[in-house]
Amino acid sequence: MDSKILIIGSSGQIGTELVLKLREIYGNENVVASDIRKGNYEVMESGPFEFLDITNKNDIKEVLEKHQIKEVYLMVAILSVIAEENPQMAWELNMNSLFNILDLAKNGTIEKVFWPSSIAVFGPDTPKNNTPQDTIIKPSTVYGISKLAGENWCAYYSRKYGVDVRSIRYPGLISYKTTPGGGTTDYAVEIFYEAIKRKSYTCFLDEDTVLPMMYMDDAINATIGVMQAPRMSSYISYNLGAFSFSPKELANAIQKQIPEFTINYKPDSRQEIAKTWPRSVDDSKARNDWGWEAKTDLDQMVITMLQGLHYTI
Ligand code: AKB
Repeated sequence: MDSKILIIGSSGQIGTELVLKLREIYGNENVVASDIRKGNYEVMESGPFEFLDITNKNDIKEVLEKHQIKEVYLMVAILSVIAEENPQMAWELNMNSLFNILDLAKNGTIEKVFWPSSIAVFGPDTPKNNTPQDTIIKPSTVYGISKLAGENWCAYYSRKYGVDVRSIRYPGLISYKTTPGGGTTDYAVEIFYEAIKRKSYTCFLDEDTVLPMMYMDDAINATIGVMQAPRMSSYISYNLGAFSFSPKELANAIQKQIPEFTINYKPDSRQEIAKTWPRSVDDSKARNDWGWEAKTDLDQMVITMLQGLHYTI
């Protein structure tokens, strides 16, 4: 491989698994992990790692030059719950990180960029079921506002400067290697830890709040899939679906494996965020454009999570 890949935010929930998968495909030495903090042992040990502060453009430039990076996956973001608590910090980090990378790509330093969007771009006025790719997009959260602005900036840099940037609107992501932090969909990971440790869980969302979700392996395949696809004529941030469930439906699926598991509900401010998001999304554009297809269903995901966590906690 003559061009190398940089993952910024490699210690996070998606970054960790993305690094490992990309190293499997492209070779350990061709995939550079970077973050402001140390990550998972496997990530740190299996290939190059750089401490990197995404807000420092000169440091990013140095890492790009040192490793002759041509592709960047920018996996840094302050998620929905933390963003509501710190709007300015979230806006600055979510936007400045993107600007730094888009500017370096505009100057030709980087050839291809992945930037993650989210179902949070949708808002209370958006159709909730099978939410179309193009629809009413008026987010009501700080995080959603930053993701929508980010999509618009990616489109602008693509149109005006020819930057090759690719995006997915991730649903809630479920994984066991690294925990998520500060998201509204985090309950769907926390519940597994509590199911194993205490056989009970108190959920911060209402029992019937349905949200689109996805197992991490599918999210990683989609992320790499959209980067490997031929370039589209214009920038698109793709809707991506796998399965949707409510806390009650997830608890029922866990009870099939752990019959004594119980759940109760104490909705807090996170419920206000969740109720503005879609219940399911129409991902036919991703299916048609680059062959997206989810492989893991709800029951398989539950079994894999329980097995995976059984060995780690
Ligand atoms: C969050 O809950 O904030 C994230 C997301 C849906 O982007 N997981």
